[in-house]
Amino acid sequence: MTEADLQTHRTDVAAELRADVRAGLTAEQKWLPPKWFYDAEGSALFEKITALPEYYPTRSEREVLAARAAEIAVLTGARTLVELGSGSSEKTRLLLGALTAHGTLEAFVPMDVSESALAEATAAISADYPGLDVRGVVGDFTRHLRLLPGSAPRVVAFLGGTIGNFLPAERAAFLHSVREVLAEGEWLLLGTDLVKDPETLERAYDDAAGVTAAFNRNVLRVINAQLGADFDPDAFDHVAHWDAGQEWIEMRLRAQRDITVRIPGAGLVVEFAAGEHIRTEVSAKFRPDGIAAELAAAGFAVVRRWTDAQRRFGVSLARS
Ligand code: AVJ
Repeated sequence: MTEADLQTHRTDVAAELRADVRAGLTAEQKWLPPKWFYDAEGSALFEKITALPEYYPTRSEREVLAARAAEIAVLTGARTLVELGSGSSEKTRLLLGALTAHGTLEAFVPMDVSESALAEATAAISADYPGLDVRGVVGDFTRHLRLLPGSAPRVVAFLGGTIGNFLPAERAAFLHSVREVLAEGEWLLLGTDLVKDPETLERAYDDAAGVTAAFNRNVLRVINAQLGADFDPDAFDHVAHWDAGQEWIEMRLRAQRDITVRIPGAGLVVEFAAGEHIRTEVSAKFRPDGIAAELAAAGFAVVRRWTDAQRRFGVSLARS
């Protein structure tokens, strides 16, 4: 797999980041979109998070996929597996293995904003599945969905609970847009983290080793590198807050003192008062009936839903 095999929809990374930084850091409540965590360093930190003792979602979802991959292959008979936000595509191998064994799979289309993570994953999967047509797409799946290749029936896998990183209105729009690119009878395989006790949730987003804190601060390093900003990441505390009303974990970066940051690439000077925070991510947690209702509202029928033995994480298979 060479770089040329990656289809890229990212036109101007710096321009997109500039627009997001301008919108987010001039708002009354400062915020940044979570997709900017994932440069090479951020993607590597996220991979480390998935192995942390406190971060259960990856293991719980893997347990479900390991138990159900063969059933998913039989139910869907997929010829194409599309994976949105694929990252390292590690859990996807469970699906690829089952779909290959079932004999229907022709193509794998991983899509991710991180070119480095995607290049690694496509190379490794091409090597391990010699007959498979692997077509990586570098892009933002909230904007480039129309362009997904592959013959029907396709399964669009959106795993890891990444759907929780959307705000509710974005989530509804996203599910509708997935439904729109699929023909009737094609599939969505959706991984959703589930509501549980706040201690377990907050620990998962504030680990003892400080990996999640480094991941959170990495967004400031990305802005420094791309827009010539002078953020001191160490002047911001990592905060993971469970919002019981919204049922989401909110990650924040909280200024330890009054701070002035220059961001020349965005034409901004941003002032932080001591204790003021940037919201860097929401990670919504779901209830099984809520997921089914949201999928139904977008035009999907839930055909199966599974959880791990501890009921921490849900996987839904929905038909368009
Ligand atoms: C991208 C959805 C898998 O929200 O749990 C991990 C990202 N943020 N730790 C999540 C994340 C902090 C993650 N997902």
